[in-house]
Amino acid sequence: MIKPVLYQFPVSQYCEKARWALDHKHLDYEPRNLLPLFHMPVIFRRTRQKKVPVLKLDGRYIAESDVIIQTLEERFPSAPALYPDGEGALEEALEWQTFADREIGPHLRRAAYFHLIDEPPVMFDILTQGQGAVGRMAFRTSQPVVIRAMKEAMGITARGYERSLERLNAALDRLDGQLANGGYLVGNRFTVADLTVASLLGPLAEPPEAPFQFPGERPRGLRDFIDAYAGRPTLDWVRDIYRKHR
Ligand SMILES: N[C@@H](CCC(=O)N[C@@H](CS)C(=O)NCC(=O)O)C(=O)O
Repeated sequence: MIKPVLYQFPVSQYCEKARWALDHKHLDYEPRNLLPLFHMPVIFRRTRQKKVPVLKLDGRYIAESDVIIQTLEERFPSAPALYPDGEGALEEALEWQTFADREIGPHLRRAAYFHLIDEPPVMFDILTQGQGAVGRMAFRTSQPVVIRAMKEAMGITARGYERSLERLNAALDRLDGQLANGGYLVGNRFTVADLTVASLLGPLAEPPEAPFQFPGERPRGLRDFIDAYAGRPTLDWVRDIYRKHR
């Protein structure tokens, strides 16, 4: 088999979701690290959409983290499986995946960037992780344009921040109830449901096993934001899931 290629932003939670699925299946793959905005022609030419992660597998380009996992499940079903056995359990696991993809990923991302986007040196260090000298230089010269585009694309405003906090808090309330006794979200083994929730909440739980680690100290605003969630049982669960399965 030709080595799969993962087009990614190292910092992205959805890319972490895809990376974790590949690692869980013990697949050897080549990460291709892209810079925001610069990624667009590369990704659009291959997939007719503009988001990462994108996986090149068997000569095909696959976009959307849930489709990447579904494809890996079909191609490597027992390597080990991320889908639970049984139709009902699978439906439940996929529902958790959709819930986290919609209610956690974009909202935690927007809330975190709200505290980071106006910190140019920190943004530089985060977004250029995994880049060589050429990528870093290209990013340095175009950083103001990239930051403006990111603000616009994610709707990073005070109002957007408040809306995302509401959605994130509601999602955590639901998960705190579900995970009060620990364990797994569906059945009695690790599935796509756990992988999705844990990877998308990674930036809030700060597990040491996560491949992307924040470079240096977090700015005060972000630190306070994260610390305000310290008592959430779901975040202890995320750290536990990372410890056991990442
Ligand atoms: N639904 C997508 C979401 C992926 C996503 O939001 N990717 C972001 C990075 S975290 C992205 O590529 N943003 C760049 C853009 O939209 O141009 C998935 O599950 O893969």
